Amino acid sequence: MSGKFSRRHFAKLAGFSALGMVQPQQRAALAAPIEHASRSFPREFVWGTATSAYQTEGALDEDGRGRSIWDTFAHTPGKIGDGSNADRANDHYHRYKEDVRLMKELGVKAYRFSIAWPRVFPDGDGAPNPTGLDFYQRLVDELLANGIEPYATLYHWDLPQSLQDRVGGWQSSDTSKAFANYAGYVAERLTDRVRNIFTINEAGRFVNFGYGSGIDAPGVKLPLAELNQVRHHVALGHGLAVQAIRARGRAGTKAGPAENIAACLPAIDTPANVRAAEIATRELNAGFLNVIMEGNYTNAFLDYAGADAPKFTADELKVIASPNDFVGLNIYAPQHYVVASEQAPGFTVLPFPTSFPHMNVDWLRIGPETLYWVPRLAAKIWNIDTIYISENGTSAADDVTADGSVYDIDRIMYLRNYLAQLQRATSEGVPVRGYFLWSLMDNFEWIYGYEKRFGLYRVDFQTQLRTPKLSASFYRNVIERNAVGL
Ligand code: PNW
Repeated sequence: MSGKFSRRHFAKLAGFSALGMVQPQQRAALAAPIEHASRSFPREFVWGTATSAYQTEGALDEDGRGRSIWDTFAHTPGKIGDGSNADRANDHYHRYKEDVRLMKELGVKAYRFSIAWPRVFPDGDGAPNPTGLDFYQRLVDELLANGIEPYATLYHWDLPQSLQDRVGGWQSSDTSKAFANYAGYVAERLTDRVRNIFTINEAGRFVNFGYGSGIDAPGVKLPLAELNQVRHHVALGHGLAVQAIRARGRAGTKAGPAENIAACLPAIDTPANVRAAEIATRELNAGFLNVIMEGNYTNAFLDYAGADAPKFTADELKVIASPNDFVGLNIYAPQHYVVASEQAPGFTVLPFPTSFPHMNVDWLRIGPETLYWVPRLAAKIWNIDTIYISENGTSAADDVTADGSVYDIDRIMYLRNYLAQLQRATSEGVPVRGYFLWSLMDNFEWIYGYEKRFGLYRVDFQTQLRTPKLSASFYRNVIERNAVGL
């Protein structure tokens, strides 16, 4: 098909002019949808996109930024698949205005970005670096000037290297305390304009992969007891940060985690299997999300861990369970299909057949109903009234055709089906208030480097040129109609 489509043809398909602007006639056409209440999302639904600091900013040594564990890790030979690092990444630090324009073209109402802790506290604790925080002041101002609501994440894995060196990072509760101090400092300075703060992104991933298997930064491999202690310190850091935001931020600031919940689904929809998925969701999230929501490690978790269980005090559990205003769930793929079991604790996890379909990264299995079941079960189990899908999206090959376009109909397939299931959830009253598509643009995909692309905009990392993929047009259409499907 390459060569068949001219740039203009693509622009028409994609709903963008050659300059990347929406044509007025097209807007009018899109604005007159066939009304299908059954396909619509709630009126105030927050449509957003997401990125993170280390994956996009670059500007490594600028304005007093300290080093993070990911700087060190990416510069260690053999750790990143394509041998790259994020020293420059998307150069978002300098191009943020252009990137806000990209969001505006999509019509998103919100942007989830992360703040680099080592920009604000170069050593993690000690003296702050106000110049580093200024970048986020500028970013927030630019977003608000464009009618885009900022949602800030405080920790998206870029731990100050100094804390790792001095106290072993999250192996010490000193890091939990330093994190809370950083959270309070940011809250004092940004919450006049930033009303929503995610504390920690994907504890589930960075604890297991950073301190367990050593695949991610800081590349440490701890035995189970110490790994559980790391997880406990992260939960404590979350709770302390929520308290610091309440104490030092503007009244009414909303805070919560952004967790890659272990996604448990019924293999077949029967009441008994749904109940089993509920039990599984609690137990398989016992080490982080469940303790945050309930203030206790489950008996099954403690029994199973035995001597490897984390050491904790009742006071710490109270801090960990500080009430959240919302829960952010990062949901990409089904993780555990379960059926009911007679035996305690009441569920059996089925093995994945080797033929189970996935996108072009092996962990990203395709299970659109994950976006239905997981928020539904979470809301019920923990009595949550505000859920954000803080991340969802997919990597794709994103082959560029001869005319320079990316017809990423595989990403569109993924998004269409996942969003249809999310709509099913909201239409049944599951309290999902917003959705942040990962990602606005291709960026540094951790251990995969630049080989895996998740963006709605293609980024040429040589020239820093951003080009909308066909999926950008798809998402713009969803947002404009507040619906998926005709
Ligand atoms: C998340 N898994 O990472 C992160 O929050 C993002 O920074 C990242 O770019 C995005 O998802 C896409 O990968 C994950 O193996 C990494 O299941 C791996 C997994 C899940 C999430």
